[in-house]
Amino acid sequence: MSKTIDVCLSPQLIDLYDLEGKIVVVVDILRATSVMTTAFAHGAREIIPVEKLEVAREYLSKDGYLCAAERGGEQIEGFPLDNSPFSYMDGVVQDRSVVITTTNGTVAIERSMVADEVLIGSFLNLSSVAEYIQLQNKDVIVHCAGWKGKTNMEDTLFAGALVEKLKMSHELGCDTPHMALKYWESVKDNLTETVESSAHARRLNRLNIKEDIAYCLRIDEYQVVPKMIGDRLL
Ligand code: 3SL
Repeated sequence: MSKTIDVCLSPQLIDLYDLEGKIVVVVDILRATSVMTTAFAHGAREIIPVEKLEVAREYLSKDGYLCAAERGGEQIEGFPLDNSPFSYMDGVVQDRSVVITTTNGTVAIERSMVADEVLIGSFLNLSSVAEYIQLQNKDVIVHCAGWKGKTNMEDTLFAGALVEKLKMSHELGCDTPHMALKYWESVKDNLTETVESSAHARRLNRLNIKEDIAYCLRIDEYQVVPKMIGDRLL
């Protein structure tokens, strides 16, 4: 076993990791990467993730783009889409090019771009991501988007779940994959109750979006594995 899996708990720490030649799995369970997974499962042609709101705004006046913007959990005025997975169903994104900017998720994606491959991970496509990785002969880093530079429980739990799936094929790198795995093992039977006590779940509850949390914790709902090709996810 010569491949490794490591876990970066925040975009603020990503510069400590050498991403070259590796697969980076970006995760923002609540809700950016769950939304992106959902969008592809519901027929989106491509997603252009952008870190800066001003860059996303430029697409509003261009033909053929459906734009989403979120900051602090709330939809930004002037953008037709918010950051709820339910907004990406019922044909809304079918065959569309979607531009998304979010508080943390798109930051983590942009900071991962020197990697060999950048994948989008969520509980919704957990096994599919693991299966894809198992077919490659590459080291893996799970890049948790966290919240404004701080670590969060839901992304760390996803990291632990992915480590559990890959631990037979990948050596665990430094301490974080061990920590994430132990954490996942200790709460996976009570995932909903655990994540409902998270800071971000409380934030979303204040915005009345409790159903989004339950949805984002569904495991293996979809088989899509979104991957960055150039500046877009396909
Ligand atoms: O931080 C992000 O990228 C968002 O997913 C946050 S929220 O779930 O839309 O509040």
